[in-house]
Amino acid sequence: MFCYQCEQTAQCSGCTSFGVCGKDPETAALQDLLVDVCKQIAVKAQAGGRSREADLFVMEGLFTTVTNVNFDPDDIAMVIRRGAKLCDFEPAADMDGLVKQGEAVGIESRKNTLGDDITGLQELILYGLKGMAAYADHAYILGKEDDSVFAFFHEALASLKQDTPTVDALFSLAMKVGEVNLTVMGLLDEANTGTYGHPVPTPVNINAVKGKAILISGHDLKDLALLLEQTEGKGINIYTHGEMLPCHGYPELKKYKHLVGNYGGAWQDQRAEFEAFPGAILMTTNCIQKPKENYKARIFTCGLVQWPGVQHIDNGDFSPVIEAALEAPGFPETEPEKNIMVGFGHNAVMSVAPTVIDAVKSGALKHFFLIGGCDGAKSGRNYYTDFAEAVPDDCAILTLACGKYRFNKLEFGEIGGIPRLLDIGQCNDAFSAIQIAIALAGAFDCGVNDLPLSMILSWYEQKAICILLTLLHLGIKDIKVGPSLPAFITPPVLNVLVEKFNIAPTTTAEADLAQCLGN
Ligand code: FS2
Ligand code: SF4
Repeated sequence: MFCYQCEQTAQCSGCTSFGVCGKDPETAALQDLLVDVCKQIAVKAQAGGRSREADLFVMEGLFTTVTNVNFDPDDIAMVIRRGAKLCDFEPAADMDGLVKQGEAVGIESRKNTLGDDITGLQELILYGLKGMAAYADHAYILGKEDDSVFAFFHEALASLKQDTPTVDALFSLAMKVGEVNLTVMGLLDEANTGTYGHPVPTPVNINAVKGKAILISGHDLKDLALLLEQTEGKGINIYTHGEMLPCHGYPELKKYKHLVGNYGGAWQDQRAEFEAFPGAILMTTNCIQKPKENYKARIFTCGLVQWPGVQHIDNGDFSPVIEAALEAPGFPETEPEKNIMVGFGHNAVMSVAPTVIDAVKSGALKHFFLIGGCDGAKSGRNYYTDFAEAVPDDCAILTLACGKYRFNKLEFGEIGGIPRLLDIGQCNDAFSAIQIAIALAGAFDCGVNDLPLSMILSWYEQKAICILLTLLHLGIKDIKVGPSLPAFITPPVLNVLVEKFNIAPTTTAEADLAQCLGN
């Protein structure tokens, strides 16, 4: 196997014998084959064979291969067979044969013929498309879609099949992924806020409440809404985990009294946290890790997430989760309440815009830091805690995605009544951060690059890649990215990014902070 699509890839170069994430070589080969089937469907769509089925298959197929989503080889093999019917691919009859077919279209086969730079650029585009597919799927589930987005998936994937790609053409295509992803993120924002209302500032209890409990993780708001409906009046408390935390801010979700709080931290701490959680657990999207035996019977997956041997719910009926929660002991005592704040989406921040603008003009608020992105297990990620702690008292921090768990339980206080730490939401809400930046630039009559705003991003998986491409498409410069740079970005490609966008790897919190404030 060869996979370098996420930040924790082995030796910062590629997982070759087994995925650091837990992906085995068989699953890795099948994921490569599934991506190739998506490309073949796209080629056919470009030649006039596009269909509704092909559109949806490509979107879901790509999301299936995002890091920490689907680890089940049997399920992926089934998906491949379904996809083969939408193109001219002839799948092997058995698993061994499928794995061989996957190995033949993997990254290494292309590296040998196209070289590292071209292959890396192709993968940059592919990973951007995978992240975008995840966002498009979330929007689609809530009834929002755009034909031009589906058309672009086919256009871009088909280009990745070309025999003689050039660096310039691939670079332009990467920027186009960023542009289309902005549309997708806008759709998702409309889908979430249109269905559940605009998030409002909301305190969230991070301590336990006595009673039976279900923990829900991932990003899918509809799954949470269904779970809340189905558990209402059953004496079960619902807790959010990881990227579900911002859901407490949505009026149509927070109205449920049994949505009592948030439990634990970011995804990479789940194995210890799920083991200790005295109830059932529901994983709605990435990021799942290999479940320990002692909670395997009370963890469930839904949507595109799968783990071999873990019960999967594909019909929206969460009765098995409810039964498992009722069988588990639940929390024995209510702990003293301790709150953190969420709910600072673009609508909420815009509603206090005059106060923010006055604070900037009077000098009370000197600089904004967007410290956002995914979290991960690798060392070096304490950089983000150090950075947030070192941000001077007259500066505000905007945050989003699961990287916030590195500092969201610290006390930051307020500036003129506005919290210094503003949680914008999930990685899925990066659109909100962009809207806030654009609105601030409008208020100060300048460009986003001229704002007293620095972006310090942490990346882990492919959604971070499409967000980064969107920021570059918008011409945003001086972004700092860490904790390490993607292995698929080769030195020549990095040079282009540095030249055009002054993108920089994170160094030390102290030096980077000084540089941001000096600028
Ligand atoms: Fe975090 Fe994981 Fe949000 Fe990423 S929960 S790293 O896939 O999607 O952010
Ligand atoms: Fe390795 Fe990341 Fe690929 Fe998993 S997704 S195999 S950790 S590079």
